Amino acid sequence: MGSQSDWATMRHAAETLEELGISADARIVSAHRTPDRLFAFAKGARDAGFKVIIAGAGGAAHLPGMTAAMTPLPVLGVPVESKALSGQDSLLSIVQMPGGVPVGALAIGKAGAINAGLLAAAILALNDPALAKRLDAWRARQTEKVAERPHD
Ligand code: RP5
Repeated sequence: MGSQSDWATMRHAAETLEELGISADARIVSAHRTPDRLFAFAKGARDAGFKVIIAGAGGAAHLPGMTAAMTPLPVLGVPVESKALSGQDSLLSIVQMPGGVPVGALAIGKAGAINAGLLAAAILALNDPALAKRLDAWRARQTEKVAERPHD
């Protein structure tokens, strides 16, 4: 994520990965405040053993796109809800990547963070049958929690 202030949102991605038994590493890597850290992380991510990167940022959210420019790994972008424009700036910054450097853009805020975790899990599950079963079970539990009728 681009800042400590993003953690309130991005912790939902981390929690989702933890629920699914996926090891993850949460880091603050700012594209504009720590560009050298971004360069080192993105360039070395594949060799370091990472499989999928979830990048959350707000405002002029160039972190996911810059990360994707420097790694062949799948990059999922979470637009963090900004104060000035409610995350619409973040969303448009992340989703409008020019053809050739893809970022999988999720919804703004908590829903996007949770879904980034689930989408990362689905990607990893393609080559991990045990994880695929855990993901199926997660989805089944979610379905079971939905009552047929509302209550007061
Ligand atoms: C972005 O600027 C971060 O991703 C964050 O969403 C936003 C504001 O950062 P702070 O000023 O709160 O550190 O780089």
